[in-house]
Amino acid sequence: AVAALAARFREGRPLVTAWCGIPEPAVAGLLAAEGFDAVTLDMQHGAHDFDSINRTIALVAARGKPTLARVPVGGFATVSRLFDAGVSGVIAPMVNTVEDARRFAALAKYPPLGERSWGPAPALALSGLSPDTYLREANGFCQTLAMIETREALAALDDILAVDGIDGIFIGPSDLSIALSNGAGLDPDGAAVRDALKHAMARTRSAGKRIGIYSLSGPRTRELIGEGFDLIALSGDGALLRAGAAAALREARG
Ligand code: 3PY
Ligand code: MG
Repeated sequence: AVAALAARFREGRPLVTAWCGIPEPAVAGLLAAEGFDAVTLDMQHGAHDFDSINRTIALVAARGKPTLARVPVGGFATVSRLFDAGVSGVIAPMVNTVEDARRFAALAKYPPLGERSWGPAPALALSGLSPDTYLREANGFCQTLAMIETREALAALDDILAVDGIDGIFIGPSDLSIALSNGAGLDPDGAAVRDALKHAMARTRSAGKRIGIYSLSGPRTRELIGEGFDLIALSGDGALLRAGAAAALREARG
């Protein structure tokens, strides 16, 4: 499962990932049992921490699916620990400068690309790879996605995409809408964000890298699949739970 994200990216099919903030492995395990292609665990706005992620990866892997994690802002030091634990991809929020991107890549990739420190015992156990094979192949399959969600990041986009060791970007449409409106409002599907998405898609394609995005709904996810995004996070565990409960109660009570 540790190499599954990169392998699925190579197939070129759009991937839809579940998004979990509830730090309970069973929640991610249940979503992995549905049709999601991957499960992402959120340490930025969700309540996941290293311990809960560590205990979740095997449950998702049991379904043959990759786990991704989003670290907190500036949480680059956690990146190699997460890869050691067996996640396939790390999403870093608020990567606003080329220096942020270089730091992220440096901690995610082994030399000569970066300076990741050795010690992936859980990932070796999970993958069955020998240490030599893991060392040779990890830079390829440990995927790094830099979040683009500010004006500063949009301005630095080409430079961020050009960093060796950054495999792609991931758009945060809510923060981007706040930034583009100078704080006037939240409009993740609005015209300003849509224009920025077209630009980001074109720049990412010309760099030959991956582009992901967060989506709040099924219909919006369908549109984003049509626009060619490689990875779309659909809703979140809490929102899905509440929507399911509301629908069941509506049916029960009429
Ligand atoms: C955003 O929309 O800003 C995000 O970070 C999505 O999770
Ligand atoms: Mg954000």
